Amino acid sequence: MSTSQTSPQIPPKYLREDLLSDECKKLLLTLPKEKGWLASHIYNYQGFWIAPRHLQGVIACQQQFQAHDSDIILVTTPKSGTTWLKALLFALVNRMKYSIFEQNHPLLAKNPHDLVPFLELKLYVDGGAPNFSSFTSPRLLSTHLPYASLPKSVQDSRTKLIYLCRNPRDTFISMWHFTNNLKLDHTNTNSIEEMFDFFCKGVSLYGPFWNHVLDYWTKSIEKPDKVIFLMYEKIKEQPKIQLKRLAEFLECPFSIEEENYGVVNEIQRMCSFENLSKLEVNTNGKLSSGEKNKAFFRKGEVGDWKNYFTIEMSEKLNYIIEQKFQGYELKF
Ligand code: PPS
Repeated sequence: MSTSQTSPQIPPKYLREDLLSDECKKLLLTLPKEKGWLASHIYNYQGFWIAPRHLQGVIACQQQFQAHDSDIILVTTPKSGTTWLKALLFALVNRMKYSIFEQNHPLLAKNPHDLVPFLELKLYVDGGAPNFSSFTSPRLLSTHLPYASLPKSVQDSRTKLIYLCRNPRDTFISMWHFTNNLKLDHTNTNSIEEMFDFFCKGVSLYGPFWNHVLDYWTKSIEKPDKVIFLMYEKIKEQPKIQLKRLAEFLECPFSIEEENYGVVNEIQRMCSFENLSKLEVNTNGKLSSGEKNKAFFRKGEVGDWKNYFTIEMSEKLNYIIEQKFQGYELKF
């Protein structure tokens, strides 16, 4: 007998809240929770806010990940330019293996998130131990974890940490758009007013934003060989200087010949928003967790917040920024 019934659509993995281990479900029952940006709730774990599926990945990587001294880990708060810096990092570190002028450079065929995977969002997200056998040294990895919650071996080893920070106003706008866009059929979208209040209270993905930034800022001053602190806006403003700074930190500075040959400029061009966002893989591809690659490329501009903030919102966030960053040399 034939049937014309269609099977119910299975949601993409990033929306599945049923794929959790019993251990994780039990832990969630004990944690403070708030309305989620994308998942129904976010939970406070070790002082920061996280979605349930990612918590499972955090616990697994905290328990199992063994850092190597040669590892390079990119750390960001969500929406601060991770995709961009993953591309720059990959191109920079692998420039002897993959010439940036090659027609078949991996960045032309793969999304940066597939080339520099997240520990807790990809490698350990299902709770199991990933296979690192296909990685070559140095392993390029990434995470959104706050410093104090990094796997212990990352803190104790000579692993290098690249921290990327972005103006909290643009980070907020980007996060609000991103999480609304990932909702199926754009239903139940969150209002900007509601999410702004959560952001200001520190209830944002891997937030409070200020704690995350200040911890890495402080570490970058205490341990300049281990942590470099980069800013999205500075890379936009002086891409060459910041890329060279990163290359020096990673102990792979550009030679004069490379500079004369245009390698630095070509890495910048290859990784630009204009170039990456137009590639076939980034317009039509998807991550294994189900997000469309194009969701990671929206505008890529500095100051888009000005198109959204009311005067009240500006004043409120200005005040919080002033309070939280008082006494630090960080200006937003
Ligand atoms: S995620 O989900 O945390 O990995 O997102 P993340 O990549 O950190 O943030 C996405 C924002 O970065 C912009 N973007 C870029 N800016 C400049 N250059 C390049 N190449 C680039 N690629 C992505 C992206 O558009 C998001 O910012 P908004 O303000 O939403 O446009």
